[in-house]
This record gives sequence, structure tokens and C-alpha cells, in this order.
Amino acid sequence: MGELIRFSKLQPGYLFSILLGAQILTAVLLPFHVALASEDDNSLALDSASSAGGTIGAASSGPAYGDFNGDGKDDLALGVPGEAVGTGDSITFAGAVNVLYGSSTGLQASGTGGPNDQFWTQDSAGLLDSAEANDNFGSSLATGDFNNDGRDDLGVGVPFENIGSIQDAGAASVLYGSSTGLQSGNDQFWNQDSSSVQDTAEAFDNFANALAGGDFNNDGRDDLAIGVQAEDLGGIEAVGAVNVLYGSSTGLQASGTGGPDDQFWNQDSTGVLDTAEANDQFGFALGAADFNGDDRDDLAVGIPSEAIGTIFGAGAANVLYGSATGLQTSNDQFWNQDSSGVLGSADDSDNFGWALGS
Ligand SMILES: [Ca+2]
Ligand SMILES: [Ca+2]
Ligand SMILES: [Ca+2]
Ligand SMILES: [Ca+2]
Repeated sequence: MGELIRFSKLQPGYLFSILLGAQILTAVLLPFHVALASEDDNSLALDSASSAGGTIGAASSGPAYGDFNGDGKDDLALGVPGEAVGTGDSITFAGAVNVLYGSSTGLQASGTGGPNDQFWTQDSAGLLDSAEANDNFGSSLATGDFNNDGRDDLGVGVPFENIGSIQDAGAASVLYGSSTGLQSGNDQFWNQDSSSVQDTAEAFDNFANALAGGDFNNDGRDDLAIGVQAEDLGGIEAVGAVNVLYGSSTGLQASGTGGPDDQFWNQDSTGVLDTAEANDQFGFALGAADFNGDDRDDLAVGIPSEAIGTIFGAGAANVLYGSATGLQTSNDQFWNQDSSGVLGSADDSDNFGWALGS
């Protein structure tokens, strides 16, 4: 059900009015039960969800870290997806990102020993698109040096962005680093209707609910994996998918110019283990790291609502390994708590793979 993820910004009454199916309650509502706590800006579901071990979209990446100004001290971006923007905070749940820069004494916000802190919204000068109510800019974050200029860049998920009139299709903004930190001069705004990006923006896809940066082809330019947790495929709802954009000397690109062409992965992709089923939410969480030490980063994809046999919502994770041409399926893996050697056992609503740390 592609609309499930809308819960994070809907009223509890509406939630209860449509959440009647046992499957939803056990496998999907459970992860979001904390979302019912409040719709108040300062106690947004996305924040309170952390007590359950993850947050919507940010489950994979949490606060991002990277050296945005290239001074050798890592900096910290913090998503604030419930931030109200505009005069009188009139644009509610538009979302924002705070950035704190490192110094020899650690993070600081005064401009002492490092750049002054920053506050980004879609209404910040130079940033593409604009702040709209319920966009939830900052729901997910990922860092990487996408153009390999020695300064890390920041991907910002906006999973409830409308694309034209397509509600909650989702988008990702990318801000590039500079000697003075993140700046909007050459920022990008990606969605599934962007030129050359595979698939199509559809209502309630929630593109960019999760993000992970890694160098999947080891060309020195980091690449960006983008979760689309509520993607429908072939009439099957919310199976989930992952778009991958590869870096180039000019940053992320989807056309195959200066780097590999973009990819679109799901559990029905040729070679990917298991099968796309309704409400799996493949791509709910993402984690990138070099699991086999071949210098190419690999991608773990959380599928917290995956059924293992008849065990509903037990959860699983697919792992795709990097290669000289990018992510591929030749030695992919499908892990769950019933996998040989894995501790624990797959039980109803365990939600294995809800969050990934790498
Ligand atoms: Ca820095
Ligand atoms: Ca960069
Ligand atoms: Ca790369
Ligand atoms: Ca690897």
C-alpha cells in the first residue's frame, strides 16, 4: 500500500480510520505506532520513532557526517524534517537541515575554529524547488564526495515532495561541498521524473525515504543509493525499490555521462534473490560499505516488512555487491534471522532490517 507511509504526517484519527487490516497492523503499523504520538511540529513522529530503533526514511543513515569544507575535520548534518518554514512558521512540516562544522575542539556553532553553522531549507537562497507544507525535507541524509573534489557533498531526502501534482512522489536534493562548506551553487534536485532517471514518479512512492552514499564502482567518485520504499511494481503495492545514481567529475548523473548509467533495483530485478511482494518495502533502509574488502562499496537494502515463509513482517535484507561497473547481482545475498548461522529466529513482526549500520 503506497499510501502507508503518509502516516507520518497524518492525523491519528485518519490512521485508525484506514488501518483495519490485520496484516497492516502487524507488519506495517507496528513500525509506525510511535507516529501516533503527536502531530505537533516539535514532537514529530519522525523524531519520536527513534525510540523504536529507527525513524522513517532516516533508518539507514541517521545524522550524516562528512567533511563538507575539506579541512580534515568531519562536520555533522542533522535532519529536521518537522521544521516549519516561512513567515510565522506558516509552512508546516516543510523540513530543514542544520549543519555543524568540526573544529580542533569538536563541533561548534559559533564560527570559531571552523565555518559557522548553517540552516538549509528548500527556501534557502539558490536551492532548487521550494519549501511546501509536509515535504519533510531532511527525512534522510547521506554524505559522499560525488564529484571527487575532496569535499564531501550532502544528499537530503524529501520523501513527501510532490512532483507536479503527483502527491508524495518524493525527491532528493544534493548540496555540494566547497572550501567554505556546503553551498547551493551547483545543487541538484532529483526525482523519478528527472531526465534519464529510471522509473516514473508516482503518488506515494516516497522516493528518498532512505539514502546511502558509497563508491560502488571504485572510480573515486561516490555514488548515491536512493530508497523508494513504497514503489509499486506491476500492480503490486509498496514492494519498494532502489534507484542508484553514479558520481562523475561534475557530480551525480543519470545519463551515463562521465560515469555508469543509473540503476533501478527491486526484488524482481534479474538476479536479485527473493521476489517482490506487496508491502515488502524494499529500500526502507540502506547501508553502504565494503563488505568483501575489494575496494568497491556494496549496498545493503533493508526490507523490514518481508515475510519469511509464512512469518509475516519477519524482515530481511538484500546485499548487492559492487564491481568495476557498479552494483550487480552475481554474488548477491538475502539475509534474515532464519538464514543459516544467523542468531535469533524469524518471528512475526520482528522487522529485521529496519535499520542498518555500516
Ligand atoms: Ca570540515
Ligand atoms: Ca564534493
Ligand atoms: Ca563511483
Ligand atoms: Ca565490495
